[in-house]
Amino acid sequence: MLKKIVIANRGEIALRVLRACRELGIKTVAIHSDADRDLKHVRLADDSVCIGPAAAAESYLNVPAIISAAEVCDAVAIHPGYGFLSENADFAERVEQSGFTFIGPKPETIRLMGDKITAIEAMKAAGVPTVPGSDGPLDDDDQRTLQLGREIGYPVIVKAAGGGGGRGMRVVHSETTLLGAISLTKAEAGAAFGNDTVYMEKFLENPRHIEFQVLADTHGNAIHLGERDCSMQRRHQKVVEEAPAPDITLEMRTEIGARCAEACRRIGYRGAGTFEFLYQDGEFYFIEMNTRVQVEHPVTEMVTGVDIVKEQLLIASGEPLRYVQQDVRLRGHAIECRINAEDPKNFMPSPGDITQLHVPGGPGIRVDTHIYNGYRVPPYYDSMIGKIISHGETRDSAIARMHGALSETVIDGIKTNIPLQIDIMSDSQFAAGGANIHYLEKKLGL
Ligand code: MV4
Repeated sequence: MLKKIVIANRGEIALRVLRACRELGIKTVAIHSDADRDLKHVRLADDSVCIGPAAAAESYLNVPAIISAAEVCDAVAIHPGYGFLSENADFAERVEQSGFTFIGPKPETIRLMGDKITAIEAMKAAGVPTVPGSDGPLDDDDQRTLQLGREIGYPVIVKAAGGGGGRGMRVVHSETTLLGAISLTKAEAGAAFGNDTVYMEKFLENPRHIEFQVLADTHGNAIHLGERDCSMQRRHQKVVEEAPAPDITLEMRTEIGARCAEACRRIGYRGAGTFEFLYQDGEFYFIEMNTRVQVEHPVTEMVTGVDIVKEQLLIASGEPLRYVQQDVRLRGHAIECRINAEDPKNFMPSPGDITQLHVPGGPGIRVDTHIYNGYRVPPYYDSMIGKIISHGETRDSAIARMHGALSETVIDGIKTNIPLQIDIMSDSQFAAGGANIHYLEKKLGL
């Protein structure tokens, strides 16, 4: 077992990782910025090191400072959480070259998945269904590109190989605007990602966002933990997630899940991962893979009983998976509401002092948060301050429990999106299940 690890993150996920470490008897090192001295996990960690000023570029993204902290504190591994350096292949490589274990996939796997073109190519070769498209980069043969557009059929979407998560893409509705759109997307991608390679896919107009959770060990074993529906989003920020996805049959789950697990074995995947799909008219289309633990991992934990962060730590320790696919059974339904320190009307961030806090509880309620009475939400980072997760035997009971939990929550001193979340839990279309990725933005009048 790993003896001591650095938690290279902040907020709720840093606390989540610390809790998993405590359960496994792993000592922890909290690295934090000047602005984060009072974070809950910093108080609870065995060691803590201030690695730089508030600005993330000088602290949570400061690779030499993080590796030095690991050296000084005699840690053997680094958990990156999500965001920050979690999907940075160069960071993972430097961690391993410095003699530490990176708690995640091999650097070359992160690199393969970071390039959306090579990711799609690898998944298609492994039998995962993909979106009809260029199956590779667009070249400067304009006639060939226009022919490709006709074959795919309009509308198409031009995406940057270095993009992902909604960055670097453009929808094209007809042939007349295709070449111009490609030039613009290439220019933007070159500036933003240092890579102007673009590819083209059929644009799916009304898909849902459904993703499969996988776990793979270093002994060639891989399983899936079913899927989550993350369609409730605004400007590529997920707002509500749930597991299982409404109306996905056991047959579809078994089929797509098995293909994801098989793809993990083929590429030598290691750790926790997520296969992102668009789902439309009964078909799944792979778009991207995330090589980190995700914000929404708790809904999968609630319905499977598997502690995903603990499994990450066990896999990084070289342990074989403790589950085979047959052991994974889904029970009930789970919903996660992200709680953000923001104005529920205009979505502006709302940092400041939490003057009064009452967290919800009761059957089927889990709260993953680092905030406490008197905590000051700093203005420098993401506005997410925690997550409420509800679990029930049915989707309706999970919604009812979430509604109750949101209603009894008190967070004074700052604005939060709890009123928006109550509104979503009361929405008849949400109650019906299966709303697509455009539903929330339309509801909000965007
Ligand atoms: C698409 C698409 C429709 N068709 N690809 C946006 C984020 C990135 N992960 C991929 N995205 C999309 N790719 C094809 N071929 C629509 C989106 C998309 C989206 C996807 C998931 C969740 C929210 C979204 C919001 C807008 C567009």
